[in-house]
Amino acid sequence: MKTVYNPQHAGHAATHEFFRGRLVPAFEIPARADYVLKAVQAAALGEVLAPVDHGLAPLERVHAPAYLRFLRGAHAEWRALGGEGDAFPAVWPVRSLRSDVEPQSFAARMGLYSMDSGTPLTAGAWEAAYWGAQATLSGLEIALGDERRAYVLTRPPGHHAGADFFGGYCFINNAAVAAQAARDAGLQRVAILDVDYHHGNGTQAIFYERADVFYASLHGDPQTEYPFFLGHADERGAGAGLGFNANEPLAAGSSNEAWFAALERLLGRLQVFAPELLIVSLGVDTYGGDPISHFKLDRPEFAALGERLAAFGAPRTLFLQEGGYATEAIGLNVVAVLQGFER
Ligand code: Q9C
Ligand code: ZN
Repeated sequence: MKTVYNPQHAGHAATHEFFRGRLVPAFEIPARADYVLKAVQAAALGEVLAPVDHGLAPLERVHAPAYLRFLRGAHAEWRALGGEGDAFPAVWPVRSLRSDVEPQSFAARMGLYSMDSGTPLTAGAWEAAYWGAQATLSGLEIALGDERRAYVLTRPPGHHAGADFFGGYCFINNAAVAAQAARDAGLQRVAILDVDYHHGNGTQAIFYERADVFYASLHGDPQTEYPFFLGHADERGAGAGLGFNANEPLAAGSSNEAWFAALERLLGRLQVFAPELLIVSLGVDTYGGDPISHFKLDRPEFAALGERLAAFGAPRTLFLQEGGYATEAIGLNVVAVLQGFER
């Protein structure tokens, strides 16, 4: 399998993030991708390619242009106001406050365009996320060609980013960009299977009222796990999209048996949908050793996941890197999935 690697990821290098009122060492760090790249090369998984620039238009198909403009200039605005280091939001337009008027204040716009204070907006965040989306589009082209599959190695991840907000370490929703680009290339049915520990609230929301992109996710129950405010089992889609969204929330600490049973239920749904392209939001924070998550998968289970996805038999499959914070293990866990798929 070919890998498209985003070298611009390294410019997005937060040192700290907010957690329980203090700054703690950041979890979503450049070393994550470095370890995965090393593991991909050590396993001789296949060629590693650089992203090709497809421009801003495919990003604007899923994200609000005003949000993208804000994101591109946000860190420079922060610095011009005397902000030091990474930028963080501090105020949000919750219920009863207006979010339909873009304020002039930078602090207010940081809140308008974000969902949490745990996502450092670094000096390199825009470039890293922009080139991550370009790597995603480059991987999509490979998967839509004779190769029929590809892996995109990038960070920051994408699945928490909504049409007009960042959060959960995510800025540009790569899975959504890929799904929309596949539709624009003429595919009729695209499925996104999200196996990251966290529910992909951004991806779900972007396609919630659409029948052409099926979003399916198994994740830690939002009653106790991030992103808390989306990802329940009763979210089945709305309007034309009713029946094209499926969530399998599992209690923190759930067994591997429970995890694979939930995977089977989702794959059963996706089999009926019969996607022409399967996009896998591949977070490996389901690993037993992950520092911020609470499932128990290990190497054999990751390999079994890859084998099961191969058996699913989608005509084309695109793997996109999402979460996974046990830094040194991420590479081996990702490669286990991809090698399982190739077996
Ligand atoms: N101190 C992804 O896996 N909060 N995002 C964690 C830990 C946010 C995870 C707090 C977790 C977001 C893509
Ligand atoms: Zn995650």
